Amino acid sequence: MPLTLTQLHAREILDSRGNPTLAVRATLSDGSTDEAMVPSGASTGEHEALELRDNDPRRYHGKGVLNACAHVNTEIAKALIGQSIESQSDVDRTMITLDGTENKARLGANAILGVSLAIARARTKAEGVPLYRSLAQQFGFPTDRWTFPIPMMNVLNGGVHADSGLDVQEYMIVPQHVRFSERVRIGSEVFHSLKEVLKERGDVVAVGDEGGFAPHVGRNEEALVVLHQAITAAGYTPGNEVKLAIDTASSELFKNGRYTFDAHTIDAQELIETYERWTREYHLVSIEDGLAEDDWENWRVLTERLGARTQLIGDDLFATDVKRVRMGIENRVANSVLIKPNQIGTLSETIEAVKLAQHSNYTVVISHRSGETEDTTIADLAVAVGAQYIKTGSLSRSERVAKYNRLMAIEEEIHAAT
Ligand code: 2PG
Ligand code: MG
Repeated sequence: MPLTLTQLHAREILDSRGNPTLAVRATLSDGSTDEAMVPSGASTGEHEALELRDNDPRRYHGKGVLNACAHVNTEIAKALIGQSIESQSDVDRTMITLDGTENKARLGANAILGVSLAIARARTKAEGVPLYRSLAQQFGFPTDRWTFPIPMMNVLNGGVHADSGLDVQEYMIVPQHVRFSERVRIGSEVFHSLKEVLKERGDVVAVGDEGGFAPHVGRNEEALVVLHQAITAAGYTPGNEVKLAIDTASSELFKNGRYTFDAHTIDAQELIETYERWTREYHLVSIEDGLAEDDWENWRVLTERLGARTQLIGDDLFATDVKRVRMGIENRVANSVLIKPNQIGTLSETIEAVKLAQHSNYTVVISHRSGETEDTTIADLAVAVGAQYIKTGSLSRSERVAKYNRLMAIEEEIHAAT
C-alpha cells in the first residue's frame, strides 16, 4: 500500500517581521503528520515565483494570505488527498499543473511551497528517519557521508533590511573550522565583539531584520573596517579563522543603468573595481548579487575579473530557477547559486537548481529569507544536498538561530552514530 495524503490544512501565521504567512499541515495514511512554515523576502527579485497576498486593505495592510490558505484547503487538497506522496516530484508536478501559470501566480508560490514542504516533512515522519536523510534518499544524494555547510552570518544589516543607511544589504562573517558547532562559536564571539566595537564608536546596537546590527556607519567600506576590528577584538585574524562576504542585493540599487552607492550613482565598471579592491584589502571571499538581476553583460565582466578567486553568487539573478541558472552557466556568469525554495515554489524544483549548479561546479548556498519563521527545514536541506554554504542570518533572533541550532543537533547526532 503506498503512503497517501489524508489531510491537508493551511492557516495564517506571522513571520519574523510580523507579516502574515502560511503554516501548512500534512497528514498521511499511516497517521504521520507534520507542519511547514513559509518564509517571505523583502528584496524580492523580479524573476521569483509569485507570493500571493490578499491585497485586502482591511486586513494586515493588504498582506493577508487567506486566499493562499484557501487554495491549499480546497483546490490543492482536492487534487492531492488520496494520492500517493512517495514521489515528491509527482506531488510537486501535480500542483504545478493545477496552477497552470509560469510563476505560480494563480494558486500562489507560498501556498504551493507550504504544501510541498509539509508533505516532505510528513513523509520523513512515516519513514522514521531524520529529515536530512529522508531528503537525501528522496532526491538521490549520498547517505553514507554527510558534510556541513559553512555559515555566512549576516552581522551588519543594510539595504532594505535596516535603516542603517548602508547600501550593501548584508555584511557577513564566514568562520572557518572543521566542526560546524565551532563555526557557530566563532561567529557568536565575533558578533559580541562587534557589539562592543560599535558601542565604543558610539553607534547604535539595535538589530535589523536578520539579527545583525544596523549602525549608521557612513560609507559602505567602513563597515568592512569595523568588521576587521571586531574579528581582531575577538582574538581572531581576518582572512584566517574568519573571512568576509557581502550581499549587495544590487537590483535594489540599480536604476537607468547605474547603481546608487555611497550617495552617488556609479556605473558597473566602478562597482566592479570597488569589489576588486575589497577582495584584496578585506579578505572578502564572496559577493552576492554584486550586479543587478538583468545586467547580464556586466555580470560577465565581473565574473571574468573576479571569478577565479572570489565566490560570485547569483540570487535575484538566478531566482532558484534552472532556466536562469542554465543561462548563467552558458554565458559564464557567476560561479555560485543561492538557493531559496520560495523563489521557485516547490521542493523538487529547488533540488533541480541545486543539481544543475553542482553538475556545473557552481557552489551551492542554501538561504533563508529576511522574513522567516521557526521552521528549520533549510538546515536539513543544506546537509541533505551537501551544500558548501548556508546563509541564515546573524547570531541573534530565534528564527535565525533556530537553523544554527538544528545544524548543531544534526552534527551531534551524526558524530554519535559514527
Ligand atoms: C537575500 C535575502 C536573504 P530577502 O537577498 O539574499 O538574506 O533577502 O529575503 O529580503 O530577499
Ligand atoms: Mg540576496
